[in-house]
Amino acid sequence: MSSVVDVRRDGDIAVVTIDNPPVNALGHAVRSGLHAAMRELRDDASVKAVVLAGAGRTFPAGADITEFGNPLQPPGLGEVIEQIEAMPKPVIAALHGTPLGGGFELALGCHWRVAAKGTRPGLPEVKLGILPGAGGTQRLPRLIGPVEALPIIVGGEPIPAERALQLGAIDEIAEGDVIEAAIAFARRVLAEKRPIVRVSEREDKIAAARADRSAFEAAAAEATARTRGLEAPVACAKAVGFAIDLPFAEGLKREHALFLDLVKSDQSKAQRHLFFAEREAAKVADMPKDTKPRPVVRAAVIGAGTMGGGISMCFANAGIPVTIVDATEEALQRGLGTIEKNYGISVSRGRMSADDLTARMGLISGTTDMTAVADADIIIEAVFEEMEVKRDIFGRLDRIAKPSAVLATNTSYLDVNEIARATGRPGSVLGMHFFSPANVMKLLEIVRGKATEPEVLATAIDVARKLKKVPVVVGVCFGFVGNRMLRARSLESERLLLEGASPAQVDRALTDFGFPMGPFAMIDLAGLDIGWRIRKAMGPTADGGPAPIADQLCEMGRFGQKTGRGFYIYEKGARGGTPDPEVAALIERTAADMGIVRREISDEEIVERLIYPMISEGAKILDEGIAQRPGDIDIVWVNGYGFPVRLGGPMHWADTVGLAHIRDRLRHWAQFNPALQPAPLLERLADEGRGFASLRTGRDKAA
Ligand code: T1G
Repeated sequence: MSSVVDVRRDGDIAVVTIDNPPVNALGHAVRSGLHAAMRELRDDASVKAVVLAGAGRTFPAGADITEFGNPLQPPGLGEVIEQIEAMPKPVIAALHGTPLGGGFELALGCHWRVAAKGTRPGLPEVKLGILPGAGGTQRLPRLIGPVEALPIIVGGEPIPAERALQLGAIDEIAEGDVIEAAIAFARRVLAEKRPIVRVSEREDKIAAARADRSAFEAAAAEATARTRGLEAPVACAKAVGFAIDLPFAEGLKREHALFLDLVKSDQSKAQRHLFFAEREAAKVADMPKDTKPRPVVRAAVIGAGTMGGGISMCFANAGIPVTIVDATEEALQRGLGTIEKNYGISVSRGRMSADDLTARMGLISGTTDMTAVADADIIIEAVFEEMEVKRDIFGRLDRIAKPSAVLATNTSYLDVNEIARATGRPGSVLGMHFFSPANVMKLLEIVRGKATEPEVLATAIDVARKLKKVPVVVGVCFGFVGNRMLRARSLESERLLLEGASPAQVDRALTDFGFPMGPFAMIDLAGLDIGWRIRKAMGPTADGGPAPIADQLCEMGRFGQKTGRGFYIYEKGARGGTPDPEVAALIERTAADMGIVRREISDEEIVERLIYPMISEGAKILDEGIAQRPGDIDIVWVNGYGFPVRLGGPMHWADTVGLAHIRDRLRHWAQFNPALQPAPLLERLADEGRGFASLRTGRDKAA
């Protein structure tokens, strides 16, 4: 008998349990074990029905993604599912946890499905750049209807068990133990002599769509409206269409053909890379394996501004009570008022006390008395970016906070070690860099200080997970990983303007590349005055390249969206900015004053001069150990700055472009701007014919 598939008897019911930790992935050993067990049970006349279950935390959560890219070892999952569906005796799936992908497809091949409370089944293959390749696109539409199946397959989100029951995707939600419930279900089926229902033979739910495809077509158009250049969502919708138009066997063949195309595509390799990279990014290579996070029952945030409010909402949304502290009652009320406005908490107008808001929010309280944070397990400082202000706050926190408290700064580029030195407990200090809007953006850079203790680091990572963030552990340097590379991307942005490109052309080149917005629209959104202040304080290149255009715009009071004008003009109510001839004239005047002869610049040149420098900066970040892996950098940029998912992040994309090519192009541009000289690590890897992936310490070898 297989070591990963166990069979036991409960009278005349056989219970088959898949036991392949951590998520019962349907790897070769599981498929073989299932195939053998089902063959035996089919031929064993003493077995009247079969219950199929998963051990541990979940019913199988899918095929084994690490097997992709390697030759398939039979039996394939589709074959096992067809074998189960063809069983001449009832097979009931006992679902719990996250029966996803191939796991849910396995359940669809069973004749009935019983789920434990809280089970969240789904078909997330689209997020890996593929589609359900074991019959899911043909069986689910037959079970619940093609229009209802579309969002589940094209969107890839799991559905609550109650919704699955309502749709008919499962037959019962168990009150108690799901295996016991499935055995009882099997006994009822036998006692009532219910005929076996094979999903692949059902036509009732697709008959309507066969008669009139328009509802399906409208739903498919809606589901694939915003695919951001991804191929898999469109393929998923097409495959669901096969369930309407083709006999089951033909539809299965067409689904398999689409799956094979997608699984070898660069997009799927990129998305599978990101799946594993996200899981690696929170692992700290030198953290002792037995490091345990400290319990976090109460949180506190210092600063009731935009970031402080957003961070507080993260805790409130995670069910963790949080106290916001601000220096003045006026600032506090403004901050609490912003929270109520931004997050739709309606409170009575007029002077509303923090207690009133607490009563309504339940989890957020506000105060100007910093001693209120004495019982907080984690305190996050989110005041403005002045080192002395932060050091003063940490010095006071050091005297107030309890010994086990984690003290975190939300600084986006200042030296966390210097902030830590303002306390007598540098081991308790680290950075937790949220991205604005803090309650929306998934990325959380966890900035490990020189003295940060492993337990403190583990606690911050655990809190990040509780806040449903994507944590990436990074080291201390100016701008850490994301903002440091963003500065590198800015090195050439104004030079491109002076040499001949317009803000709109530069922005369009990057949105065509796949970013949600280009550099100038982004600066207008964030505010030109932020960079202007940094350049005035730290020198003209402190925030990237010299920015004579932005500096002049700031001197004209054009700070961007907040002043209605920046690189663009922002009309009231208009979506986005419109090009401003005044800015074009300013650019031409400045170029002339600098003796620059303007010329036609291609989009390809813009992409090279903006993206390649940030890849080179990424190589320096790896070389300095600021990021542990290239995948960590990819996770930062995909989750913090909108780098296109279909390209897998800057370092993964660089490997697909080829490091030798990037090295050569940077050498070319470095003739005009020495700052573009390729990083030593980039040079070395390119000379050795390697990619950044060869530095990978993670498990995703299949990409
Ligand atoms: N294959 C291989 N390893 C997997 C895996 C999988 N499907 N799912 C998770 N792991 C590993 C993961 O890398 C991590 O490893 C550990 O398990 C715990 O995962 C034919 C072809 C199930 C919701 O897309 O969404 O079926 O880091 O940290 O937060 O149509 O894992 O510990 O070494 O994420 O509790 C479709 C992917 C596959 C589900 C659990 N299925 N997994 O989350 O733990 S394609 C999926 C998840 C497919 C068929 C097609 C999550 C989870 P390590 P974790 P978690």
